[in-house]
Amino acid sequence: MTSRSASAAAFAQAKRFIPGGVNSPVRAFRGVGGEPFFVSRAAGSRIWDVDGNEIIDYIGTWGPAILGHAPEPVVTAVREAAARGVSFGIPNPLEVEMARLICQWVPSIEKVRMVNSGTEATMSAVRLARGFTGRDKIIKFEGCYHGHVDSLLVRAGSGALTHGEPDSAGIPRPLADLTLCLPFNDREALRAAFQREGAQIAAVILEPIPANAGLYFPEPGFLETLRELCTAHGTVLIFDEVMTGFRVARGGAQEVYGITPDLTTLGKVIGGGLPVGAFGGRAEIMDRLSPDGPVYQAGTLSGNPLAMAAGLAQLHALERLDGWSRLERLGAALEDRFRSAIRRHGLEERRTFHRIGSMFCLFFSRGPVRNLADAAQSDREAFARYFHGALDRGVYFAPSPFETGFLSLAHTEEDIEETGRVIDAALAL
Ligand code: KE4
Repeated sequence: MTSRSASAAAFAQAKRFIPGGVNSPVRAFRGVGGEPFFVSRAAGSRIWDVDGNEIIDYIGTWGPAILGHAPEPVVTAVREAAARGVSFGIPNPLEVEMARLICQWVPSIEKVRMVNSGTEATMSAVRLARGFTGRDKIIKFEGCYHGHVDSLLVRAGSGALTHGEPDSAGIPRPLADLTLCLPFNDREALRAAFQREGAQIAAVILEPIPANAGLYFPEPGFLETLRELCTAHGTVLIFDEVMTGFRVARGGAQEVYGITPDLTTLGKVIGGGLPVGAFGGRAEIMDRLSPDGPVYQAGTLSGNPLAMAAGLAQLHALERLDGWSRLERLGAALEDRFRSAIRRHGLEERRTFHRIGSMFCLFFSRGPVRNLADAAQSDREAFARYFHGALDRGVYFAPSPFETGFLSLAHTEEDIEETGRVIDAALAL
């Protein structure tokens, strides 16, 4: 049995000073039971906890560590940037280099503004869409998570789902009532909502590939219908690519599906592990932002040189290494291990594996999984046994059935081999 006494002591201390002992709810293991471990260091595909246990990491700090942990290009860039000053609050060339790269890699983005988290990005994008259209209502989809924005914590995914409080306390009912929440992949519900109140809808925001209720995919025609309806009604279409941006393809999910949103939100990968978010899109909309336009949005540390240096180093390395091809190869190898273990244990009717590139998820239910209602069928107890079984054998998967796993360029074929053996053992529990 893996010893985690030092983590237990650290958690006891943490709970004295930090709500729930964590700075973000999903870290608390409430979705799987038990107590979280504390990490002491990480490098490549591995993390070491404070008890010295070495673990293969398939979370990668929830997406940012696409090169693996402590990648040399990022660490060097951060060290060199820090020596020149950690933050200025004054425009600096790195912000322009980052903005130019984002606009070049994501053609739908004509102008972009940096912020400090995915939440700030989606919050700002929704306010901008409301300011641009002069409308108040927005549409989101059940199970999609866009950060802890008041208007978007309505039947959200991720930690909000895991903790069974999709409609968070503290959100004024009149504000929540301005958010229409529809089932993902339900084109009829979408058409009916637009038919009923299309002229009042400022924006539709979605994860084009939902990954916060487990990982599932838009069905053929869904994104196309969404694009048509938004265009017809003058509604701003916002793709929340905080998770998929620069991961599922260089141009994100919008490149994979060939759909052009009006605004896109980004985060995670673009910060190389430092606090960064961004939102951008049509110049006609972005130019409504202060100081040119009437929609106010600001941030002390937005575009700070350390985060820009880290993000640029990561993105340039990703392109230099043609990371997306290698991530696809690694993902296919991992998928093969999952599927052969599912077959070996005769679980084809009770497990559903989804993957796109380096993002993957194992649902503990039969397929198809097309939306939150399907994902919610997951056998949580069986998932918890699998999660802890894997962790006790040195592999860290997401501590919730409503999250997605991530591979990095630091994962090796040997890691995948070792993980395959662990999956086989954990699925038998
Ligand atoms: P942050 O504010 O956590 O940087 O980003 C919010 C966000 C926005 N949009 C999408 C699609 C996201 O996945 C996220 C954050 N993802 C979660 C993982 N499911 C972050 C982990 C956490 O909450 O601790």
